[in-house]
Amino acid sequence: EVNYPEHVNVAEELVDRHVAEGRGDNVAIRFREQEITYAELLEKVNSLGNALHSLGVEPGDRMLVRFPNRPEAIVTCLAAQKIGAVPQPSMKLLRAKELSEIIEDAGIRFAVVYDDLLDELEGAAENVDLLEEIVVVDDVGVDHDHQSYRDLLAEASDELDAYETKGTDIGLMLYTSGTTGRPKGVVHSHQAILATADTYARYCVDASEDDVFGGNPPLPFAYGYGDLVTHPLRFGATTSLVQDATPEKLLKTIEKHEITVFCSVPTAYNQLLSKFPKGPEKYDVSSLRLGLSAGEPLTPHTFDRINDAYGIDILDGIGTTEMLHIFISHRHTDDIEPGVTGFPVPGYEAKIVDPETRKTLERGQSGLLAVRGPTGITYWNRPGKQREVVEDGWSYPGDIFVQREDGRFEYQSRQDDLIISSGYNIPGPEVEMVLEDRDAVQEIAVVGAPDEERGEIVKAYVVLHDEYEPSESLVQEFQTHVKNTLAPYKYPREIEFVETLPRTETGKIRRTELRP
Ligand code: 3SK
Repeated sequence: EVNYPEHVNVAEELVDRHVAEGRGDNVAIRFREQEITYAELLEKVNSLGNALHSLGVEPGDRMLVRFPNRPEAIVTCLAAQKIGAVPQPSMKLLRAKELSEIIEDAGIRFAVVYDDLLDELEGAAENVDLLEEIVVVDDVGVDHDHQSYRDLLAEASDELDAYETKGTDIGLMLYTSGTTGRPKGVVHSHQAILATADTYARYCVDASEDDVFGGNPPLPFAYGYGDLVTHPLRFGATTSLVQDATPEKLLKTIEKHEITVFCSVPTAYNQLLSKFPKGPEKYDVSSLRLGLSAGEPLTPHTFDRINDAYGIDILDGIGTTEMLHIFISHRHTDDIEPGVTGFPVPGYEAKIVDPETRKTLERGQSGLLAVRGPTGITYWNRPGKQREVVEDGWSYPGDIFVQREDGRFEYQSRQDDLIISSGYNIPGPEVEMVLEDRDAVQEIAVVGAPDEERGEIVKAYVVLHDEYEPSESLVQEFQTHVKNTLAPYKYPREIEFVETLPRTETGKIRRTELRP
């Protein structure tokens, strides 16, 4: 169990505490050639906090933060939290229409933005009348007449006492990346932000001051926010940021910044393997001790290939934006079973219930996952949805799992992705995993397609490797392979070959776009 005092401010815990306890010279952030120590980070956070306060940002104000993975994004979130305001990091690909919906829904009056992302925000500002002030980080040289981040920082005092937030006050707001429907706002308290470090990072990753966390998840993705902001800073460790990551840039950065814990998503691990199938080639990645993965289930095939070529284990985990971070995972010390998500993260409980009655099911039965722990689901302005997903202190993230006899939780599918065909429940990802290791398959997504006779049938969308052509014999090979590996009713009755799969900015497949 993790306990916090009544008053706790996440920025103070992540920055001031290290300086006060003699870790001011530790490197907090590495970005390209730049190193920012905790003492320097504290000055920047204080200066920006003072500047934002003088612009009129008040405790409780939600503030849009719009950046690629750069140090200013971290400084801005911490500065907002330190003065009691609520950063709302936004995904960089959001367009003006989506941004204006978020600004309106969250009631946002202030924004801090990287100049190359200003355009869509200005478009949004034309649609809604709420935005009072935009602060711009100049880098690529976009013309504008807003406040300059650098001028504000240079002019403000670098002394600032943290606002006395309660641990339960809101410290972060995120919008779900939305594989379905309109994005929904979720909020997390100061103590919940710390709790992901004090549970997952402490016990599963075994994070320490010596670690350098790095990788490519965007900071506005809860997974990236945790593993590239909260977790390294909680331990006085270092975060390594890469703007606009490519496989090559990531390998270069692992070597240059001596990354020890590499976090990524299955799509990016697969891209790394397709660009560097035999390993890191000329790059020295011997600093790595562990890989982390989330966003989508990591298949045993990808786990094994990374393990062979890069010599690291990958901890797969399931988390959600709503729960803030990972709540089921193996620990690095466990006997990791690839393809199985693992155990509840220490500090969390999990159970499987009947989706209709919500009665607890026996081990071995597939059902809806319920979790309880130091983070939970709190929607912003969605009381109806809130009642659906939280009951008696248990949160229902919407995933179908089986808890095995040995206590491990095995992912089946999203509740919405369960294919129901002739009365059989078929998890699409289970079929994906079976077909993923076929030589011809580069990427695959399996969904339910409407069918008059069966209600739904299993349909696979397949992206082939360049050297393969779509053919009837491949269709038959795939169908036979599934029939020989799983219960035969799970085989894909329809297979469509496509050039690419639709994905969200965080790499999740947009299955709703694929359902006919
Ligand atoms: O999608 C996930 O798996 C995830 C993991 C950690 C934190 C947040 C998310 C959405």
